[in-house]
Amino acid sequence: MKVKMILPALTEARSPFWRPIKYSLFPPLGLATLAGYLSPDDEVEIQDEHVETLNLEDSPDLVVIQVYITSAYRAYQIADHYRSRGVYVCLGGLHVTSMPEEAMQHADTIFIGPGEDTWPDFLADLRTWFPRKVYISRNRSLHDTPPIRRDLIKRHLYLAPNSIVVSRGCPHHCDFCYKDAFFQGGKSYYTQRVEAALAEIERLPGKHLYFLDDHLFASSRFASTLFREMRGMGRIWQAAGTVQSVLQPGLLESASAGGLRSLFVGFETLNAHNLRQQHKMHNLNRDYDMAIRRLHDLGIMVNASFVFGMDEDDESVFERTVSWAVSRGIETATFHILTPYPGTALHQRLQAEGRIISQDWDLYDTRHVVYRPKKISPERLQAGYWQAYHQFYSWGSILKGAASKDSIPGALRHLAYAGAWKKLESFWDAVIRLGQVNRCLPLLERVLEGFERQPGAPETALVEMIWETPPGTEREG
Ligand code: B12
Repeated sequence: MKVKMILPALTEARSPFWRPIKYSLFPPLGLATLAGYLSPDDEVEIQDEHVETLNLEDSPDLVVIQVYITSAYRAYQIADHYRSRGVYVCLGGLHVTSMPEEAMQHADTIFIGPGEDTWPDFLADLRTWFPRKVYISRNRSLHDTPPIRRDLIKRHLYLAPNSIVVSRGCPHHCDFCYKDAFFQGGKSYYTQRVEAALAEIERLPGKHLYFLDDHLFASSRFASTLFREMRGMGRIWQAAGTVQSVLQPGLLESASAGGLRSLFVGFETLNAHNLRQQHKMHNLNRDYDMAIRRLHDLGIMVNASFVFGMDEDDESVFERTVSWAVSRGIETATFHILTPYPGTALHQRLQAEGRIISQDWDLYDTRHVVYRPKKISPERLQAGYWQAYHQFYSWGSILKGAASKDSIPGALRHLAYAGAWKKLESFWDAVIRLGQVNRCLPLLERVLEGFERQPGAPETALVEMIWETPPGTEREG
């Protein structure tokens, strides 16, 4: 069977004029995971439209498309195109799970929820020619799953090709998160076996890893064993966790010793009423300052997530949040406009209150206002969001944040990381178009490692180090 797997991109990521680095970060692990269930006789290809132009003139036997909300229209367009050519089309992923009736109009079969149980069932049915219209995931497990087909990933097109995910979901239930909608009808948090996670890490070349897990620290038993075993593996890695887990004695220390160098942390809001309303209870009464201090003291950089537009937010929220983040020496921040993804508790509430003002999925990218906020106008929320980004990533703020570090190498690392992320956009655009983005991985690794001189290490010029590394052949770990 000839199988084509496609991750369609949202419009912005397809622009021939501008390629933001954030769309060339990670390969599509979801599709590579599903490819693991195909037979060795099948001919498989994965195309990721974020990093390559799709070839739509072929005629595979089966097309598999992963649908996110922001790429839903593009996904439907591609699906319609292949169906008009008589190709069997499967749609799955987050948006299909939230909007099955909509997706069904563009597919032969749709999949609700994660694919590890339904996808092999479908393949067996397809081979006997009786596939169903809808498959619903109920039995969730990551035990004894086939290895991810990393051989299908075009590694040279990504800055961080070693993305990895060793768990699914999260034990918490925040109103705005996609999670409860996606994992409905079964377990909503589960992990691989630690040995399997370690084996997957061993298979990855080079040094750098990026864990895409929603909350890598969620099970302290799993996480502490994993981190302990990672000690001595020579890896440096990035991940996501909660304020609560950062404050937990011992766990962060163990992660740092295992190679953690930057953590995405969901602070979301500085307002306790907002936290309570969104049911982000695990952030309530937590000492955010202490969390940041703990991270920094262990040499872990902070990527802080903030959401604007919750019901208690007024005009002052942008300035207050940014000033707080800069004064705490937070290296990078990701701001979001509150977005009611269909299927979430937030969507239900705003819908019931008649506050949703747009159903254009292209705008559901956390950068547009699609609902009526309570204490602020939609226009002001939109403007405040951009104001926050500009203010946080102004040179003044970056320098101020760097100056809060207590050593020169620490300040340099802050400058290099924040600067490279948001001040080198033309550079990223150029290297992406030249197909050379993976050559910059040593630069990322160097910044994550910090600028303290390793005893006995030679003084290598940074630029020399990057450009001498041939594409796709990062140092072996
Ligand atoms: C990595 C990532 C990215 C990467 C790359 C995406 C990629 N290459 O897959 C980048 C940085 C580009 C990115 C960008 C954005 N992202 Co993003 N991203 C993620 C992240 C952290 C991990 C995705 C992942 O690899 N998961 C692990 C794999 C194994 O799971 P999976 O992809 O879901 O695949 C499984 C199932 O979905 C299912 N499945 C999927 N497709 C199909 C198809 C079939 C046929 C079947 C059977 C099953 C199936 O089976 C797979 C195996 O179980 C998720 C959060 C998360 N934990 O999922 C957010 C997430 C997907 N992103 C999100 C958002 C909002 C965005 C942005 C809009 C952010 C922005 N403001 O720019 C953009 C736009 C994305 C787009 N193209 O439309 C939201 C999506 C919400 C939604 N309802 O769609 C998420 C859930 C984050 C969140 N908490 O809100 N993202």
